[in-house]
Parts: sequence; C-alpha cells; structure tokens
Amino acid sequence: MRSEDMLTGGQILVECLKNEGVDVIFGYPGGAVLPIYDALYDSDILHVLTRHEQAAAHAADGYARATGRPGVCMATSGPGATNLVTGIATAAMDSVPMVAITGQVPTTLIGKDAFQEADITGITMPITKHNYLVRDVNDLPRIVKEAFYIATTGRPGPVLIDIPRDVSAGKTEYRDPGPIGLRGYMPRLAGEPAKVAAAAKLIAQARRPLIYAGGGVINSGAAEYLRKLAETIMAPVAVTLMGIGCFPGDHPLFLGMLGMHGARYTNYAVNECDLLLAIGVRFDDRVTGKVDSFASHAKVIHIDIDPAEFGKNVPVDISIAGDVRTVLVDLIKNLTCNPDPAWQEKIARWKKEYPLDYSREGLRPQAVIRELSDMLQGRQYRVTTEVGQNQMWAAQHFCITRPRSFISSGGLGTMGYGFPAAIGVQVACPDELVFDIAGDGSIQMNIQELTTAVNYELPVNVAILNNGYLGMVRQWQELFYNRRYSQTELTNPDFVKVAEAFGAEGLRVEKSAEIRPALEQAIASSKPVFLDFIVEREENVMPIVPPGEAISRMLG
Ligand SMILES: Cc1ncc(C[n+]2csc(CCOP(=O)(O)OP(=O)(O)O)c2C)c(N)n1
Repeated sequence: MRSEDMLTGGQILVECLKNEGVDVIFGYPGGAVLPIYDALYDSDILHVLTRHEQAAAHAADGYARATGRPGVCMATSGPGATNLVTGIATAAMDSVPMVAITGQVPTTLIGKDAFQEADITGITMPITKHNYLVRDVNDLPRIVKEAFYIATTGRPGPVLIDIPRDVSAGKTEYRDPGPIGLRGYMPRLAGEPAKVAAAAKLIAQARRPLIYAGGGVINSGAAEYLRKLAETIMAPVAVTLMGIGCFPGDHPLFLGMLGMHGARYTNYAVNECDLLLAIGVRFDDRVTGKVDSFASHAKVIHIDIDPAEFGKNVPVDISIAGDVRTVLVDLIKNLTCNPDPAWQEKIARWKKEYPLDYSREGLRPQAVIRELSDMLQGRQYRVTTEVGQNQMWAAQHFCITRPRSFISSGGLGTMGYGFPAAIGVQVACPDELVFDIAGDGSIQMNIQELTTAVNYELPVNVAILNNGYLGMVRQWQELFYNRRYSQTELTNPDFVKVAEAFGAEGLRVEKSAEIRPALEQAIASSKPVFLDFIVEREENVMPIVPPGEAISRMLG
C-alpha cells in the first residue's frame, strides 16, 4: 500500500459520514476524539459546538425529527460519552434515527480504568438499537455504513459507534465496504395481505370506529394516507403526543390528544368506540391509563413496524406488521364502512359540552399558546417543547397542521430537551420560525445553549411559561399530596438579563394584552429571544386522569 493512499481513522470516518450525506454534526471535543476533530478541520461538514454533550444529542435528535434524516452527535470518551446518555435514551424512547460517535481510550488501555475511560457500549446497550466498539481501523467503513442503515431502517433508533483513539489515529487505505449483510436483521416492510383483508372486514362491521395514531405515522411518511383512511371510513382521529402533526389539527375529524391529559371528548370517544384502529403507536401507559378499561368495548387492530409491540400492553384482535404507509396504502383499497351517524353526533355533542377551556383572567399560559398558534398559522414554523405543564398545554392548545412540526420528548419526558432540540431544528430549517415552549424549570436545564444559538446566529425563540414552580410536579402535589409543595417552588434568575448577558434578546410579559406584541417582536428579531411570560402561578393542566385510573374518569 502506498503511503499517500493511507488515511487516518478520523479521515476515514469523515469520508464515511460524507458518503452517508451527513451535513452537520453536533458535538464537543476532547482528547480521545482529537484525530476525528483534526480530520473535521479540513472537511466541509458543519460542526456545531454545543456547550454540553447532552445538548449535542438533543440537537441531533431535533434535527432528525424535523427532517427524517439521521442526526449525528459526537463526544469524547468518559464524561463526554456519559453526558450523551440522556439524549440517546430520549431518542430511543421516541424512535428517532441517530448516530452517536464517541471517542474511547486506546485499545491497549480498555478495561484498565484509564483516564476518562467509561464502558459506553455497556452503558448504552439498553438505550441503543445497536452499538459498536471499533477495534480495527479497517472495520470503520463497514461499521459506519451498518450504523446508518440500522438507525434509519425498520423502527428507527439510535446507534452508537465507540472509536478508541488508536483506531481513529491509525492509518489504512479507505475501501468501500460493499453491500451490507446483516444476518438476523430484516425489518419487515410489506404488510400482511391476509391480515389487511381481515382488518378491512372488521372496519366494514364497525359502527363506532376510532383511529388512535402515533409517531409511527410520521416516521413512515404516512400522514396523507392516514387522512385518506379517516375520511374514507369517517373515523375520528385521536393522536398521541408523538403523533401530533400526523393529522391536521384543523380537520373536522381531529380529536386531539388522548390519555392522561387528553380532552374529555377524546377519552370518552376512546371509551365508547367499537373499533380502535391503532396505527404506529405503542399503547403507552400515559395513553391507556388503567389497561383493562382501555377501549374495553372495542375490537382492536394494531398496525406497526415493530412486531414486538403487539400485545405488549393491550391485547389486540388483528396485528399487522409492516411499514405503516405501505399497510395503509393496501388497506385503503376497497374499503367499505358503515358508521352509525349517531356516533359523529355524539362526539360533536361532547366537543361542545366539554371544550378544552381555561379562565381568561390574568396572564394564562394557555392564552400564550393559543395566541402563538394563531399567529403562526399560514407560516412555516416548528415547535419544540420542554417537559411538564408547558408541554401538555402546547399539546392541547397548539393547532399543528403538518408532520414534523411538533417536536417533544414523549417517552422519556426529558426536561432540558426542547431548547437544544430547537437549535437542531433551526439548523435543519434555517428559513422557518422555531419556538421552544418552556417552563422556568426546564429552560434552566440547558440554558447554557443560548451561547450556541447566539454563536451560530440561530434565531430560536423560547416562550418561557414562568410560574415560579416545577409546575407539573406542583400540580400533582396539589391534587394528590394535599398541597404539600415539597421542593417545587423555584427561585429564578432574571431571564431577560440572562438573555442579554448571552448576547440574545429578552422580553418580559406580565399582561395578556402584551402577549401578541411581544410575540411579534420575537418573530421579527434576527436574534434568539427569551420571552419571559409571568403566568398565573397555580394554573393546572386539565383534564387529568389520576394515575392508575381508567381514562374515562378524568378530573377537571
Ligand atoms: C430531567 C428531568 N428531571 C425531572 C423531571 C420530572 N419533572 C417532570 S415535569 C417537572 C416540572 C417541570 O417544571 P417546569 O420546567 O418549570 O415546567 P412547568 O411544569 O411549570 O410548565 C419535573 C421536575 C423530568 N421530567 N426530567
């Protein structure tokens, strides 16, 4: 081999990433990844330097959720790698395609408690779809190709590649690895025709059908077919938190979110339907409440790419394994239906009787969301959220009309997710308006990323619903712990001054009449903006299904 044909492992990695179409990496350097950062120095891949590795992972995740393309994050060995863990687990729980690259101590030191050694492949085993420790630089091209393939095919998820420093520094010739051959990994894509026919038969018999749709619809690009299905069989559509955007929020058949903070009419409809068409969902406990009472009058059809989901939480009558889009295309052909007109009428009555409403006095968080939602209609925008009341109010009151524009940590419920995710989303969608809906607690979990937003001129906006509490926990203490507010009252910094100190813009809003002008100012600004909304302190997210209860038994 001629020496001029030799590349370092770092250079080979960069070549491989380019071959995979990677245009941005979110990361943070350190000793064990120096050969990779050295190779990046000559590359035209954009590297976004976050201020914490957790934020790099969330930014990569936000990028992936906004685009459908895998997000890439990178960290050094030891603490850098462990700082990625929350971000990887967040992506895993929500089926987000991600490739995480970590540095590792040299192969000769592995297992010797070397400086900054952490067994990151061991640590991330349960939160990755697959992970690799690269022991030979010659294996890198194959591993990178496999990692992207695994992250993006079937049910998407995170894959980690751990690269010891001697491997990224080692030299060899770059060779294309050729076709991928992964024994035992065969994502099932085509639906099962006999089962599709059986499902069509059940649909024809149903009088009160209801669709329960989730993130799988968005992942498979099936929103258009979901809409066709719903309109063909005249079935109302309830969505999970992850499913928000898979069906237009302004469609007459839209029922909004079901489950713990679902609307009363939505949960009643789930309770009374006689056919539940569960599409790209996993029957999460926040959705089902008490499992035996969930949709207990209904036959259940479950369509999902991951057969491991069938019957995991709720028994199903027909399960169809396959890509949701492919299955829906098949199912829509030759469908007949016979819904009872009284079903639609009943739902319309419930909608009138139990709207998602709130008090108009003072500055209400729901009013902030509604106003923002109204202002953004007709424009290109994306919304991320933090976790807590802010997230649930956003889910209840934002009218989202297209997929990939509502981005939130559903499965893991990660506070500190929304702001770095918004940074990743803004990188992916430079021409769109990006808003993070935040709580005053959550924003402080990754507030340091304001520097990243300022440095890269990313004009993300953060609407902080500042109630001076860890609101959702306080709400539970109010309802279920006799108002004993143990450790949930917050002392906050002045968010306006914080924003200014970081070189961003800060605006404080204390009256409801000021909501719109402040939002307008934020939208017009070319800088990142923190909007500090001083909202009513003890507002609650209603309705709420008490933990362990049937979803038809809501408070509020
Ligand atoms: C990393 C992390 N730690 C703790 C929690 C538990 N938790 C869920 S909601 C919540 C309160 C969130 O408070 P805040 O961000 O102020 O939002 P609010 O509920 O007031 O809108 C907490 C502590 C969590 N979800 N994530």
